[in-house]
Amino acid sequence: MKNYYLRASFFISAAKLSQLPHDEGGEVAFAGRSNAGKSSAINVLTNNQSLARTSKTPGRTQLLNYFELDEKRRIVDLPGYGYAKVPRRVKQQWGNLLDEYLRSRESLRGLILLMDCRHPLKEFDQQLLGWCAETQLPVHILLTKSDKFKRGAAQSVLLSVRRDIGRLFGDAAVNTISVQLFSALKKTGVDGLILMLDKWFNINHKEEAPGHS
Ligand SMILES: Nc1nc2c(ncn2[C@@H]2O[C@H](COP(=O)(O)OP(=O)(O)OP(=O)(O)O)[C@@H](O)[C@H]2O)c(=O)[nH]1
Ligand SMILES: [Mg+2]
Repeated sequence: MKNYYLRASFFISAAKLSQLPHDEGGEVAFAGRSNAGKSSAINVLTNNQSLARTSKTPGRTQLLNYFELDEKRRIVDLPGYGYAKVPRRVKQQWGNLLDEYLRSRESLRGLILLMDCRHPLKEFDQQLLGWCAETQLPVHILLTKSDKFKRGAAQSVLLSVRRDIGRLFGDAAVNTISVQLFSALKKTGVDGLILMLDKWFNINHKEEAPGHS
């Protein structure tokens, strides 16, 4: 499958909204609890193990890390939320930053929401999904670390998460929230991720044919 994201390069790290790149073109944000596997997923997507920093220490990514695809498209690794050992004051700052980012970012095309498939739909995940359903911001969920389960068990987590989303968010969610399994370790689920990103970024591979670039 053609992967437009191999070209991603590090662009900028922002600690506050005023440091973000110009709010034009399109961007897709990777969100999720700390340690869910956001940075790992970006590295697998871009086939670059040193692009986004991964860590065994949760809460490592405290900045909005931007990766540029071309002059009008970006992906962003958002700070993870929900890590217990972070002081309350710092947590609040992250929450506010995330909140403001989501509310104000005009160029945001959709959210890739990562959840460890062993701990899906935690409280803040649900809040975020509820907000996205209300505002009709498209969300594609990656149930990460699916290698931790046997195939059948992973499949049943997938089905139960889909069911829970229907139950929690109803009709508002049917067209805007999708879910799939993903493993950065086994590199499975990458095609599904690429398909969704291509759709949101409006990437048409035919345009890239030789002589048309
Ligand atoms: N088994 C397994 N481990 C994974 C997978 N993806 C990530 N991990 C591990 O989970 C830990 C956290 O991964 P990160 O990608 O750093 O998580 P993150 O969501 O970016 O975390 P923060 O930056 O703290 O928000 C690391 O030890 C990864 O090696 C996966 O698909 N399978
Ligand atoms: Mg990270």
